[in-house]
Amino acid sequence: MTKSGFVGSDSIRSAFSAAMSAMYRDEVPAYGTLMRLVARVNEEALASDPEMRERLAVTDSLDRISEERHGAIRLGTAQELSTMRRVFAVMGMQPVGYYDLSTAGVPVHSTAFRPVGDASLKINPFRVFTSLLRLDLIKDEVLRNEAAAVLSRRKIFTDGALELVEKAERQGGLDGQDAERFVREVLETFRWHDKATVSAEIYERLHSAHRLIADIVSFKGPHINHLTPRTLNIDQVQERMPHEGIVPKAIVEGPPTRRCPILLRQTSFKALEEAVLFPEADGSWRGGFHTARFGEIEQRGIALTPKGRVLYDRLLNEARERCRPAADGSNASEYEAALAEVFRAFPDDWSSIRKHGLGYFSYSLTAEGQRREGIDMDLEAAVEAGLVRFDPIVYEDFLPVSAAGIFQSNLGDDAMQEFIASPNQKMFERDLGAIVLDEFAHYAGIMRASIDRCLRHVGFAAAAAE
Ligand code: OOG
Ligand code: NI
Repeated sequence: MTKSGFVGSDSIRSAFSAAMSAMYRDEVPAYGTLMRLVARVNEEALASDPEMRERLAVTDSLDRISEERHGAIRLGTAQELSTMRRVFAVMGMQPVGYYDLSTAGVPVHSTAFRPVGDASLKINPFRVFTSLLRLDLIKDEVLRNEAAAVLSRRKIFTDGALELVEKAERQGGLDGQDAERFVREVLETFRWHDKATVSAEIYERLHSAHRLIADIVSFKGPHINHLTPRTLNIDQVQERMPHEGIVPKAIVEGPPTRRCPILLRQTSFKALEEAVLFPEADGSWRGGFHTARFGEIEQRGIALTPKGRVLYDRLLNEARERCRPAADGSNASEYEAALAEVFRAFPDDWSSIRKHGLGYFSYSLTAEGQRREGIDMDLEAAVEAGLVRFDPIVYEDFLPVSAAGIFQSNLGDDAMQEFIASPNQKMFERDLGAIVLDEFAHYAGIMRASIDRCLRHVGFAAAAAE
């Protein structure tokens, strides 16, 4: 509770994330199975790797691991996107980054809503990958207009949710009772609806333009399509998923297995085929199927600097040039071998990653550093002398190539389609009604603040190296 009697936005986000998880567990039982498997693997990973446990404890992020997850939704209109931004703002979530998926044959562009402050991230880093349909990429004009008309008629937020967003904006927050109601009302937007809003015939036409278009346009709201727990050992989970009756996609997206994890590794299991009903002209319902919701897990590593990111992108491209992963998984081991081989060029110990300026680190005083006062050393010397330690800052964002791979694996092999690559961040930001934050500036800020804290505490004379 803040001074004003309002509930903090971090608490609202935590409550919402928990409510969403409970709803998804009810709706998609395999999610519950995956959560249990991830919890077991995480416990084992912590028990077998004391160094990792200590790092997580020092950076204050041990407790958040089991609470941590991201979800994804796909929106249809600019109006929906800008209102969603206001809804997430009440929960302390800002749009970070711009992801153009058109290059990968997916007619959307996206951002991730997430908390940005170090303290908020530690409390609950819940994120939502949020995509907006690009109607401008639908070639068939009749279909494009029809889709736009259907979308313009729907209301994805309850009146209660809208009223509470306005109230929060007006007052600068929500009291306990309103916050509880807000969570309940907003959850409705993310709920699955098995009754389509379009006829089976329109659904089919949307579907043949692109499966994703059918998913976005044909339903009452942007059902949450996956909820992803964070694991400390994705290879273990991937290996053990089949024993739990879950079949993962053939390859893990992102960097290869490493001693020092970088960025983000993800894997998913195929979308469920779900029974849905389509309205008929005579008021009756016709049965059919729709695939939208799937499962995913991820392992997060260190956030890379622009220099590190350039190296990552170059190596990933090189691996994909040597061996392009086939949608049916037939060359998975060949791809993994190429990836591992190419990534030997990326240093794999924290010290080298830091020395080469490839990753962002958080600096803190060791026990010895805290005992000593008035030391006249620069940061590097203090690190050398064991007075200051450095720990990797976790990457909180997403990767466009991985996201495309996740989208694709759930669309099926036949869904590869050509769109002309046309990133349009300006258009996205206009529709969003805000500028997306630059992730690199954000990580650099967290690193800088940790260095300043060290310098203040011990009174090092020299300024720290970047
Ligand atoms: C989003 C896919 C992207 C990720 O983790 O990269 C994503 C979607 O399918 O809507 O969630
Ligand atoms: Ni995801």
